[in-house]
Amino acid sequence: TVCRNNSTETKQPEKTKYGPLHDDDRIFQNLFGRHDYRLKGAMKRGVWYKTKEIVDKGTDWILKEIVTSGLRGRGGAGFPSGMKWGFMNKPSDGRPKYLVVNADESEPGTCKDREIMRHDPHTLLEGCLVAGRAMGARAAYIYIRGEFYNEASQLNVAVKEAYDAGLIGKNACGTGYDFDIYVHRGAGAYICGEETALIESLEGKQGKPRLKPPFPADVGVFGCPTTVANVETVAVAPTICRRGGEWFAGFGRERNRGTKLFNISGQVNNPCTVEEEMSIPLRELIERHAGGVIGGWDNLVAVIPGGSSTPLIPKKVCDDVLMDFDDLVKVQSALGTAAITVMNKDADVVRCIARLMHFYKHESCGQCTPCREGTGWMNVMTHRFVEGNGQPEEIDMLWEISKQIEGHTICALGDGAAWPVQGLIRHFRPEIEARMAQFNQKKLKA
Ligand code: L3W
Ligand code: SF4
Repeated sequence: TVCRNNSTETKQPEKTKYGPLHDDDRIFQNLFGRHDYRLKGAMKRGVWYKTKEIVDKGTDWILKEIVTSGLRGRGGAGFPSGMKWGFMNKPSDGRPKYLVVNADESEPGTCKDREIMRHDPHTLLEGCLVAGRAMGARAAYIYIRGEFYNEASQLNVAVKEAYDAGLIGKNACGTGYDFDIYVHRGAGAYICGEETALIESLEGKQGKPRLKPPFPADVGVFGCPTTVANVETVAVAPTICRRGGEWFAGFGRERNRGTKLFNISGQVNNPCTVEEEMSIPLRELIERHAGGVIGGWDNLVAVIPGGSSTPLIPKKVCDDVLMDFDDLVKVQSALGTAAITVMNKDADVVRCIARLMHFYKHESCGQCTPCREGTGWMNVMTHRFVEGNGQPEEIDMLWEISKQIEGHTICALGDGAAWPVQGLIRHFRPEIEARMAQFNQKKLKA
């Protein structure tokens, strides 16, 4: 059974109101090998059911349900959604308001939003209308990662179906509310997943992050009030409104509410994307849904718990950590995008992190010196460490470089590059030192 816990203080398993997550509790009913993504199939699953009633209830009611649900942003930051959407609820001096859906999913290991757009696009479109209504938005732009060609095509089919059925557009769902949805394809840059870079890109400029404040809620796309929200966050809104915020809040534990999509990849027997209860123990998630670690739990070495920007955690931490915002922070990592990468004894942990450093160096937009130069240095040093080429004091130097990046940049990409290195040094320093000793011994002999 799922280990449940309603307290942030203890780890005593405690049953919640709803018991194990059954199929009926899942919001994304079409993710598991079914492919009827078209409108008819979606409606059979309850998508677009009573949407008019929800939209008619208006901004305050929808916001109240979202606040009650405890929903926190599913794109990595975990900001309370009710509060964030509420920032739009102020005079805009005649400027239209916009919802921008961040579908630029590029975080290594992460493919949950792709699954939604591939198999459940109408759930997202309905979410756009409901979230858009909560913000008083005139339209939604779905900014989708350029490489997601098929998903963009499926989304466009779904958008056309929704227009043809009168669900969006003028008088959406017969509510008198006008709401358009546009799908915009990116051009393959990870940084465009950062909300202000995304906005720049949507405006036709280079995707380079802006300084905040002003936050997008004040000055967003085309200078108008904007909320940028993750695909999953938007897509769960209609179900929360239909079933009630209390229903969603019945899953997980305090400050960590609801159901959540998890990606599980790496050295597991059955890599998968699954919707489970927030706060499920990591071990249980892997063993129940991904067929366990290849070679068994004792063969585990480390896990990256929330996408590549979150520091890896070693096996002894994985044994009883819960998959939620608070428990992962306690172990010096983060829930991030909830994309789990499993490494067993066949993996080379140092090489994995070095590979990630190449990614961050390549994807840095180059605006800030600590990120531009620091990612380059971290890439070079970690690649040398893979071979053992270096002196033990260089490990401290690498740590220092990561600390010079962290918190000193315009956007979170710098932090996201620094944290994996810190995780590696924190937990695998002896491994790096052993490689150095071996390398230096060989050099002496030669
Ligand atoms: C108005 C205020 N709005 C905050 C809004 C803000 C944003 C949201 C959260 O980082 C993380 C990053 C990655 N008035 C406000 C306000 N807001 N105060 O609230 O803000 P923030 O700055 O905490 O987060 P962020 O910049 O959105 C995202 C991590 O996620 N991550 C990244 C994953 C990558 C993807 C992808 O591939 N697409 O998701 C994974 O861990 O490192 O820490 O909307 O405007 N006073
Ligand atoms: Fe660009 Fe990196 Fe600075 Fe972000 S932190 S703005 S990616 S240079």
